[in-house]
Amino acid sequence: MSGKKSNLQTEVTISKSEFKASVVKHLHCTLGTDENKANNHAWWKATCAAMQEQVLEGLRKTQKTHYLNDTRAVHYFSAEFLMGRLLSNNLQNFGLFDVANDALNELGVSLSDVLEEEPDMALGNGGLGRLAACFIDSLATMDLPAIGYGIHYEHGLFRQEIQGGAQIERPDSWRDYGNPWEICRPESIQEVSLYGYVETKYGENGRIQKEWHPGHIVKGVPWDIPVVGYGGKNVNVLRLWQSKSSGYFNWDVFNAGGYVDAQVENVQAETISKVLYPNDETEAGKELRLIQQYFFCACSLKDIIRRYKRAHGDDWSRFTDQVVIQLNDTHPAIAIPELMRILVDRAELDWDSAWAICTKVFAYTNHTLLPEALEKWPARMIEKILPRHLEIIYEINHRFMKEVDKKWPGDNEVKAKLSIIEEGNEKMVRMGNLSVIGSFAVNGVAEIHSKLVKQNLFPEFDALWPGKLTNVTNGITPRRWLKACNPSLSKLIDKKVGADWPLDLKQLEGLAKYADNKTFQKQFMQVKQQNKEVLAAEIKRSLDLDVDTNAIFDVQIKRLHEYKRQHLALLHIMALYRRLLENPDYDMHPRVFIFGAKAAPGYKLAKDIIFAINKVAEKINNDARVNNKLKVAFLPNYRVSLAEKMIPAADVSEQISTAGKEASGTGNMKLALNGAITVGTLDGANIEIAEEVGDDNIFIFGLTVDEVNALKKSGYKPYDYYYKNAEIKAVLDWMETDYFTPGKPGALSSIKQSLLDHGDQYLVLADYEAYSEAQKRVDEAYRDKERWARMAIINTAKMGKFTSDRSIQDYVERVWKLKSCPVNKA
Ligand code: TH1
Repeated sequence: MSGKKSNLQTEVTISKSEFKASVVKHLHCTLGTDENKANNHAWWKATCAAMQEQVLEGLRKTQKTHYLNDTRAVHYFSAEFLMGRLLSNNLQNFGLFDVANDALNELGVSLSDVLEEEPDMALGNGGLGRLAACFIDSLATMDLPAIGYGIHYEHGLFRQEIQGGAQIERPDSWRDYGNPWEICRPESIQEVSLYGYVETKYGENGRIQKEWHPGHIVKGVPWDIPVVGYGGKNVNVLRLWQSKSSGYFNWDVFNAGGYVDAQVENVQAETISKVLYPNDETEAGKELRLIQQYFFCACSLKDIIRRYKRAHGDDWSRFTDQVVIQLNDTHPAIAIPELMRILVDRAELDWDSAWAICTKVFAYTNHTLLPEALEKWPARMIEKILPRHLEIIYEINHRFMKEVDKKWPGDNEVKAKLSIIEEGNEKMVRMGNLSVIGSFAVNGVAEIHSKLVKQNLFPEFDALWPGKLTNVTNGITPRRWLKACNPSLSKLIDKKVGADWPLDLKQLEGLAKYADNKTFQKQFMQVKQQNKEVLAAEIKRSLDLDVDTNAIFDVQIKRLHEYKRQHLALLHIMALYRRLLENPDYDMHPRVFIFGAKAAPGYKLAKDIIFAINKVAEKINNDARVNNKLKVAFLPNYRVSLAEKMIPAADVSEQISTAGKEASGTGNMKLALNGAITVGTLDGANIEIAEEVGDDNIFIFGLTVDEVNALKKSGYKPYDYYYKNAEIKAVLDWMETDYFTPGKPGALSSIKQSLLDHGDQYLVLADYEAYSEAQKRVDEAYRDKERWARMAIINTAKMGKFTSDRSIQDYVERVWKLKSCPVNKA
């Protein structure tokens, strides 16, 4: 069979010898070393530098094209961008992977070793940050004028170590030895004001004018990370702001007293961009976090306006034609009052004109319904840090309340619900309400989630502005999540459907007709087997644990959270262990349960669950009575680059959140794309995955959203399940012994307590039996090799919908109204 060539035309054609020469040149001239002295780290940097030459040329052409065409652009505001590693991605997207591989080979260096030198750029927590990274990949690939704006954290998400089974957090220092991709742009430094007070002045013709006298000014230094589109023609930018001291401190304000309290001095300019808050789906409520949010929004808005003014001067009339800003959750919502401030106080537009501009510029994506993740800031805190913004927020709210009163005259209950301000002991500013009110479009991230956003979170907003709330189902970039991370499967796919699927993922459908083809099944499963061997080697290296690659590789990778229910998987693992101990002939196909998860450092129960998984793993893995059938591997420091190794090797994908809690999930898409079969609840994008692959090719179990609600309403009693189901009782009681924690009985009992005494909020026990039964179906299906191969192939074949290119196309058509702008030759 001959491999079909891709239609992909790459801009860059550089030969192996040219690439080699470039790497050597950089080894000599950029790194000041030579071939004999260089270690892998130096080779990595030299290879990046060789690549960066191509990247920067693409960037220059792209920026020139956008400038000359004066294009409308989307500005993606996100507090998180989880980029991972860039070298292999950039090589892939330029079509230079094989060239680089051969060039380095001739230099006696292994590209795969060199790639391992790159620290992950982990400027995000999980799904939300990685989604932003996939989206900017798609935007660049689709020739769309776009820029990502975020924070240049000095320390990204912590590095996780496991000591004695427990998570220990270590600082992440991704740029300690220099980052070869980022470019500092001192010419675009911005200044941002904080603290101080507002002066009310009466201008000419009696117009009230407000002047903010800031107490502090910090500098924002932009660092640009080039984002290479597939094909290498279009290169966009991710612009990240680093805070620096401006040397400005307003002594007048300070001496006037009262405005600047002692804490202000504590917020040193440079701490603003020092560290990423490690909380996924929890609102931090901390002053520094609000300052971070404001800092990057204010810098980014100034940057956008500077660029606009260069082309249009002081004429604001075309601003909304040129600029659309997507708010990635409410983290950048403070940009709304900031733009109002600029327009009203600075540009001196009247309120209505300013508001008309604002509400044509912003669009907002909601990523969660979890109450603990919905951001609220104490009004007093905003007043202290951003006194003028609080006034503006009150004014926005005041005018909005009038609108509400027109629709629901005299209805104070609706008003209280829709108000940006939550009254109570402490007045709070609800950033979700502000975002909906200040945006022209609001979207959820999967069908069911968007439906729940309309029904449960913002029903009155939906009634007030029909059509404003919509859905854009998430997606993932197939360049990183199949082509780059699973080259063997990619090559096999190329042979069947051609090599254009990375740009048009629906073409994977073409694999479906081979789902029953014995030869193809063998080839497909052979690739899986090889990938499992690679992961087995990684497990050996990392945990010194031997695993059998004939076993089912059952993978659960995601942040640790009770709603994601890693402890449901744990209870089932303990139950299997118990069944095997009670009956050594218990009939099951060997299985390796593989976990990757970080817990927020302050989330006690999440850390307890990590500890419990590790303790149970230790016992099982060392128990010769069962460990030919059962193993558990918790791989430390889960991150993008580790995901790239785990996903291609997975047979089973665990997506077992309580229905209604996981907005979308994106790991579910990555795993299915690589031929893993989902064990999942009817939650988030699992539902849409099930629709695509069909009921025979997924293991759905458990309560639906409606059933969850009904059960909670009727009064859920977890003890009923404990007493009714002997296995649940045995396993939970086991946790209180010292069986898994010798000499320390009760070391795992907080989990039992949360499930029984604290009410099992996420219905783990209610779903246990259905889960255990679904796992029996998995076991049975896997033993039928042909059936399993067919299922796996169908999963890959039917993932076309979940390319982030489709998500971006949805945003383009329904929200952004953007046109692509291919980069001119020359
Ligand atoms: C995640 C959602 O939990 C997940 O279901 C979804 O696929 C992903 O976003 C992308 O849409 C979220 N991550 C965060 C992180 C923070 C706050 C809210 C959310 S929702 C800090």
